Amino acid sequence: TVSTQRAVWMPADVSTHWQPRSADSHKGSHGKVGIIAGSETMPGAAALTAGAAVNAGAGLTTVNIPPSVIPSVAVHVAEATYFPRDDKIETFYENKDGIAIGPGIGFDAKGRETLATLVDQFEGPLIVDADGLHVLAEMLENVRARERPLIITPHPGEMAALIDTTPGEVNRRRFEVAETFAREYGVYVVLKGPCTLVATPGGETWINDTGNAGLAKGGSGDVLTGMILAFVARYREVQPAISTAVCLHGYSADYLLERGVPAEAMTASQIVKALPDTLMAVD
Ligand code: NPW
Ligand code: AMP
Ligand code: MG
Repeated sequence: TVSTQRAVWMPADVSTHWQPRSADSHKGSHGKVGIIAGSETMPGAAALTAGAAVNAGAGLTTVNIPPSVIPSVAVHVAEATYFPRDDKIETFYENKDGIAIGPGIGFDAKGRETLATLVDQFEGPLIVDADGLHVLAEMLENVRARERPLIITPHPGEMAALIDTTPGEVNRRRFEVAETFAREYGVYVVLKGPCTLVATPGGETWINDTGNAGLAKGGSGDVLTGMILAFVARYREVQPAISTAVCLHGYSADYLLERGVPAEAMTASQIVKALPDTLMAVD
């Protein structure tokens, strides 16, 4: 029989696991992260993911994106560097402490090849989100064979596509769906929604209780992916990094609500901009 341990990841857990920046550190000490996101029709996804990674503490952030949209994204995230999408992927991943792939990339053949290469060869933690998840559904045997950490961040619609069911069915059996997939494929499953679940390959499930319906707007998931990447790249343990990012993402939305931003008017960009205040509360 398999046992599962379920608990809420509290703000106190965030503080216990917090990794403060030491006074003598440099940018390389805080994670060199790679983000494969954005396309001609969805450049904003790249800006949100990268902006979140930078504000969540990543030391050096590089965005893999079609060259035509670099100027429009760089205007929003001046701290990041940019890597043309058509250049060799090996050059992109060789020095990275963590990579996230998927927000706003679309579904082309090049993306499929890149994802397969990373699943098979990238030795750091790999986060797959959004369009990347639809592509990952076609290479689940590679996922099973991968030995390094793989983190997936599906909303119920994306989770349904991964296991060939409906979003409604995923929501009716959230714990079972996340826990079964995590064990079966040896991955961390971040099943999003109100009360996001983080199921580990080892059989633990951590429940999040921050966040509000202000997050129910395009772009919030892209921000979460950037935050998870920033934490996973510099924390020693994977699950505390993921759960901390999920908790602070929701906390940021709660902070905005408390300070008078109505849920209707809340934006993903505001979540990114609120991260300094959010981190101040725990650091
Ligand atoms: P429906 O239609 O809502 O009933 P997709 P996506 C379902 C990028 N973005 N509970 C949904 O059902 C993303 O990064 C870019 C239940 C539908 O069936 C992706 O690359 C932005 N069901 C791309 O857009 C900002 C739920 O899932 C399906 C659900 C598409 O991402 C926006 C939709 O899933 C966006 O982030 C829930 N909670 N959530 C930009 N500014 O560049 C979703 N579904 O087709 O993967 O659509 O999530 O919008
Ligand atoms: P995505 O659908 O990929 O943009 O991701 C949406 C993000 O917003 C996830 O982190 C969800 O957990 C969060 N979210 C969406 N709706 C709600 C809600 N009603 N309450 C709390 N969090 C939400
Ligand atoms: Mg999304």
